[in-house]
Amino acid sequence: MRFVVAGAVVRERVERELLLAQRSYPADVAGLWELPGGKLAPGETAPAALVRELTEELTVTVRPGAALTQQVLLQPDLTLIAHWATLVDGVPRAVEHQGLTWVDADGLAAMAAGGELVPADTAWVPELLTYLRGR
Ligand code: 523
Repeated sequence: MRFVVAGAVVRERVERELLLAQRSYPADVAGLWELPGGKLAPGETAPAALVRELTEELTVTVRPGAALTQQVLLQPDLTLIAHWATLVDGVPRAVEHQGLTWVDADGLAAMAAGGELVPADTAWVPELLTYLRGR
């Protein structure tokens, strides 16, 4: 089994917020929003891959935390997982994505209801909402 790791990058301002990134490829998901991330390199751990991918894609350094509970089978040999993460350095900049946005619980719920999320990522919406509504 190969793995793709995505980051649930959260911050706490007035409200708890989650970072979403708008995919620019492939065509079937271009324009939809995802938790940013990518495939693990051979021998790489998921937290290490997340740090590397978000440096490449967002020009930031993140501190990875626990894994989210849900996992999604993307292909028979490819599983999508996510880890919580916080920013430790840099301001997110869209290197490979069309755009970036921070959403609160209501914003995420609206985007999920509107079909604006990458399909696989909808698996995490309940967990994400529980966290975002937790204060
Ligand atoms: N997903 C996905 N959701 C999500 C990510 C980060 C990835 O459904 N939040 C899927 C999309 C692709 C596969 O996982 O089917 C690999 O993601 P991708 O393309 O972001 O990973 P890369 O950049 O490591 O892979 P290449 O595009 O092949 O370089």
